[in-house]
Amino acid sequence: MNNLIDVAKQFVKKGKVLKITELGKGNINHTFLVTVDSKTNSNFVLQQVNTQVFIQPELVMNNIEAFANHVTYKLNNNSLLHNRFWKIPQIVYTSKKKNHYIDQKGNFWRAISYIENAQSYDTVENSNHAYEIGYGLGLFHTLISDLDITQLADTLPGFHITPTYLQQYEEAIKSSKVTTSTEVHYCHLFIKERANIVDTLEKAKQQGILKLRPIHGDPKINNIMIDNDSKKAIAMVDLDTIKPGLIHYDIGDCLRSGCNTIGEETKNIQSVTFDLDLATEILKGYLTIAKSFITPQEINYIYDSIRLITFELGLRFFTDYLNNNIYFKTEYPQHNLQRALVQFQLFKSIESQEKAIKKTIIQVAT
Ligand code: GN1
Ligand code: MG
Repeated sequence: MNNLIDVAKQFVKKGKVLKITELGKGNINHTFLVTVDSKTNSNFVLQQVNTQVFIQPELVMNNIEAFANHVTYKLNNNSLLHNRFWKIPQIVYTSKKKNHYIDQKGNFWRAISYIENAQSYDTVENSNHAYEIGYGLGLFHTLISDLDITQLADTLPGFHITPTYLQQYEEAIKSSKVTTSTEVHYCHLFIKERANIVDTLEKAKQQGILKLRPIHGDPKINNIMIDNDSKKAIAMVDLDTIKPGLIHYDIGDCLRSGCNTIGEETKNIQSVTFDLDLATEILKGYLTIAKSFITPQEINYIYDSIRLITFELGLRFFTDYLNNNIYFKTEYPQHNLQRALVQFQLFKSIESQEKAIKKTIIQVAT
């Protein structure tokens, strides 16, 4: 705790650090809320960046800076918001005016402004919430759609390139020491039977059908903040993975997380389903605003993206399980296996509703 207080103090210009509590349930970084006692400081989010995952954390901070400058300027200068509020998490600089602090052990810390009077949820509460999740992502994409991607570094090479995850899985099998169980066997078989879909999006990118745009990279439901009073989306947080990519990675991630009504951490595998009504609301919210930039060809790939990102996440969790849990934070040895089974069950539910999902996409888009 002493170390944490010392670190937090680096980001406080005046006043006292009153309290530090753990915040959120991120699978990668360690996140804390710092409460300060001062009229000139605001509470802020303190994070220790996982440098095993983000090996060049300085580049992550540069991307967040480029993003925040672009979007803050845009918000001040136009009427994109249609009578709603939208907040941009801002970097909190150290008293030495740096965007991060490296502690004595070499850990990388940074601070981001805290979005007050808002909350994030692990599962969707109701159809309005679903609509807002979609709208929030649509607004985010609109705000960054004209950010020059050459300004953004690739902070996580291979992120959401599904064929690369398949290669990593094949590598993991060779060196894995986990004991085989019915579940492990099931996952291997599941992956084998679906391996042919892994290049769906990458192929379309190579063929020029889909093009790179700036994306969020991790728009799962709990990264979209909802205002406590208006119940409207008010901000997108967790900006580490802003980089050039396909908007489909985001659309797929938003839908796979938002339409799984019991959440990705459930142990009740058999009850995992993809809720089509919620998907309809998310798509309505998203397309209401994304209509201004999304192309018909991009719309054609929405179904594929939902299916693929769900498969990809299951594959990533399972590979990490085979690798002895080196990437995602875990609370028990089988945690990543359990998470993989959830995504694979969700995948089956998506696949079984293929026609209905595709029909909904067309209906909402026209
Ligand atoms: C990780 O850190 P967190 O929980 O926001 C992961 C995402 C996964 C997500 C699954 C950089 O996100 O890609 O979709 O877990 N982030 C990274 O919960 O790998
Ligand atoms: Mg994240």
